[in-house]
Amino acid sequence: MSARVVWLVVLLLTLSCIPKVPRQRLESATPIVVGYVVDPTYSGDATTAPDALKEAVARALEERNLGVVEAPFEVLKGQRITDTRKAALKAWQPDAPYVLLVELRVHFFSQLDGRYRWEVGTALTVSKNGGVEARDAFELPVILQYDHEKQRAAINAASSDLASRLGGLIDGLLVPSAAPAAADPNAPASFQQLSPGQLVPQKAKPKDEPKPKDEPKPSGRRASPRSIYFVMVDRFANGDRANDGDADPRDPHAFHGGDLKGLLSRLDWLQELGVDTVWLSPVYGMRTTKWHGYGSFHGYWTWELDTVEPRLGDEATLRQLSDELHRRDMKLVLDLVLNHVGPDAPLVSAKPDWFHHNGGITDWNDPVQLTTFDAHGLPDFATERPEVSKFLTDASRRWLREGTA
Ligand SMILES: [Ca+2]
Repeated sequence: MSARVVWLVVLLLTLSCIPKVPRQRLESATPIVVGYVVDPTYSGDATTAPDALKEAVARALEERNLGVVEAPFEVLKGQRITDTRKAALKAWQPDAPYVLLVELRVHFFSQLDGRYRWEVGTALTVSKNGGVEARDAFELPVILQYDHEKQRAAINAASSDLASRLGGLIDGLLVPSAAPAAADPNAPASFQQLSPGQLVPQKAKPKDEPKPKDEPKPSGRRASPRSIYFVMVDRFANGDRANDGDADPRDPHAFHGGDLKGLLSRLDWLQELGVDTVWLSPVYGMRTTKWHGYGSFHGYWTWELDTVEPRLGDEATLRQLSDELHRRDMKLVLDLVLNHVGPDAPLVSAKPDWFHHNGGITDWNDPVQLTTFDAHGLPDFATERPEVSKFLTDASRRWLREGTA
């Protein structure tokens, strides 16, 4: 399933959970205290939101006859979690009839066709008279045209959609059916009150949906994994002393001798543990010596993508592991490293054009650096080149075709 399809599914599921209520409007103008916090994505301090977002929020609230009383950022400064932020707003204006907290965190998602996709993570918390509360948290994807546009530009681009979601949330809080005494059983959708101060969305049930007597049983494809166990192969179990080489369990940066044969011997234990899927650290041809004192045992410093690292075993053992897992109705996930190769990988000298050679990432907020510079000094594949893309795709297909994944 492509990332785009996954996103659409998530979006549809999210939208399906939003109660649809008509727009509400209070009879008289009512103040609402609003606090904004933009949390840093990687480092730095929290800030307030850009004006474009504040204006969009104000318009959505004014449509409902709510007048914004914005809390100065100093009120929220230093508060790092939602509960203390809510408390700070309440302490600032104890008698406010409505309080809204807007929390944002923006991160870069991907670069595609010369444009930049960001995601604006949003959490909206609105409370009424210090008690009844409604909350909505979601990600808003936005596409930016230029590489100099960053977090605040992403928030500006998301302002309209965010205000629209806020309007729906406020309507759910204001709608008369939200109050138990005035509950309307014919309302298209509503909130169900579980306890004072806590409201959760309740999905409307389709009226005419037929209920089959016999539920069709899924066939063919197995269910999604329930529990995934990540195995750092070198550190899990040593089943073959002959491939240990210079393994030294006393040295945290050295190989410790674990291998595929050792993992094979522990499958009963994993199955009894309830594990459904086993995810292996990379098992391919890799750097096997330290790099500036740091160990390579983890396997993410790959040198080749079509061989199994002899320290960990061989392809026949990998196939045996795959067969044994499938026999138990368990799944195997192979971790193929496609962003980079290990330091000094022979492939960099053999195919210099296949790598970006832009130096290391210095600004983790820069989407261009994130996609075309070296992560922690690891040579970065120029995946936009067709021959590189084909090489990586062929490597992926090879393991699928061989039936090991
Ligand atoms: Ca071993």
